[in-house]
Amino acid sequence: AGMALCFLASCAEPQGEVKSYNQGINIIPTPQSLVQQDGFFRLNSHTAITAVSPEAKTIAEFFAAKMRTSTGLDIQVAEKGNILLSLDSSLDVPNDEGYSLEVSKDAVKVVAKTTQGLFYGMQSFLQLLPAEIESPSKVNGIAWQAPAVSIKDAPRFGYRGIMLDPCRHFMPVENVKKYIDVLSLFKINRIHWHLTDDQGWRIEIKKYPKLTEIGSKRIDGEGTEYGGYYTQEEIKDVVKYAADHFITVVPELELPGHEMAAIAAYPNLSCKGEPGTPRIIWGVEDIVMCPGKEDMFTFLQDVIDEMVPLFPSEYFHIGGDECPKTSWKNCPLCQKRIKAEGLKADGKHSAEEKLQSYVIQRMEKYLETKGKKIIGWDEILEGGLAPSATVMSWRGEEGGIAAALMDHTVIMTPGGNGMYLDAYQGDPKIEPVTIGGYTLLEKTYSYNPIPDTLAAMGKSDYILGVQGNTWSEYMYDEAKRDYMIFPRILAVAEIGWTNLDRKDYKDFERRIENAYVRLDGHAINYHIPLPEQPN
Ligand code: TNX
Repeated sequence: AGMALCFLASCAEPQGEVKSYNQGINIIPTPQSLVQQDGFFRLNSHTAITAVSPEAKTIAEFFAAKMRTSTGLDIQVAEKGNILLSLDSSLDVPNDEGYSLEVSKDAVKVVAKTTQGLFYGMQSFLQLLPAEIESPSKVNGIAWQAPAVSIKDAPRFGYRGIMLDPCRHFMPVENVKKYIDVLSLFKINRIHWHLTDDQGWRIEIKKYPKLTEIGSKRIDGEGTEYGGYYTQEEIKDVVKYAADHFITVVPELELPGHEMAAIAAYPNLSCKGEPGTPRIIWGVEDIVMCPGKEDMFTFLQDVIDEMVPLFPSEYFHIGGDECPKTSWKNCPLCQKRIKAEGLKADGKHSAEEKLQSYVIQRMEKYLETKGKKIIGWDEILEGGLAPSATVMSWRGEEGGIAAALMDHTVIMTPGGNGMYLDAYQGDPKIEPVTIGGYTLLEKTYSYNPIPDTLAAMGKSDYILGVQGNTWSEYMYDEAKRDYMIFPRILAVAEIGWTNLDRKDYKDFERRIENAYVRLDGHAINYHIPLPEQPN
């Protein structure tokens, strides 16, 4: 009674039931500060989003469309709405990704320094609404309400990433986009795209067509051809789609090892120039590129010339991991290069390790001329670190610590500390096969990317952030990939965003129940951790 005369959002009563997973505050990653107030903001047919700052228009449209889809309410962008998005460069948050979110009975106000901050503020608002807000079609019987809160939030780290490996098993563009949709809900802001490896070359390079004609295909165990690659147009499309979700795509051109697919296409790239095929089993290939040949550098530079315009990222990943040095030891041209460049073995490193470092430093210089900074796996420390390189620490934290002590920036992704999402996430006897390792959700969640030693020495700022790696040897398809990535990537998201004193695993376990329903909205085949698992 009286409802027909009531035009205020606050007048509307909840129209449906509140499910158990929609009770409490469920935001992942947990905001840095949150105070809950009495009452709820309710969505109804009068709800509208206003871009107070004109730059907020796209964000407003994005979220209006999303809310229309699942609620069925006609939520539009309008001049006098009750969800207000505004930019304020003087907002008191520690960095550009921060935001403030005020939800009251009558209005929602998001303020940020950047549109990225507004995007995150709105993602937090959506996570205050029932999880069904992520549904791809209209859901009936839901009380579309968000608790009144006051949030001030900003990430702990600027780099919050996932590495995707489409080389071992190809990942279609639509799958990458699905991950962009979902990862951006949880404020992940980097995708490290591992585009080349022994088992497959996945990016079209116009100057070297055989890279995809030959290098993108291999014969699988059943004797059938397996392959796939991205055209440059597809890459551009993905990079743009990611940018629209405030995710930067960092490309990786792996070198000088893990490059059998390229060598199969252009055998002259290896020391002996022997014919071969992209590698058909997992593990590390002994045949690697030949830095004794100037042709190798020409090739890599040509590839970089075509890759750089596709990726606006300030960083370019040059790989550098697991490059066996035997072929260089036996290669006259490599030995000649070692002599000519005065690369002598010392107590710590062999001449061949110095040669690898020479390769990385040349690539660093070349990429510098293109305005790019390099990232490399922690092996790039061996034989001397390139002057401005960022180290991606994967074989534990030691590489990262060593680099930070030399005043180099670092991204932490140590396998042993739970950042390898290709590891078993439960009892290997009942879990589907993976490459190995054992990483329960709680282990991933518990990781702190700033080692105590660095904190004690005042070097914490060299840690740019954290990344979960999803090597895809045993991620045959989208379903298996989903299963391995989720929910552990949500733990990585919280590590990357939330300050230590705000983290709480028990509460994360509660919030994740709500997140599962959001993941359902995106048809993610997530793993559900069992209550009891062996250690
Ligand atoms: C090591 S991590 C690799 C990858 C494999 C992975 C399997 C790294 C830099 N190199 O080539 O896929 O182990 O976990």
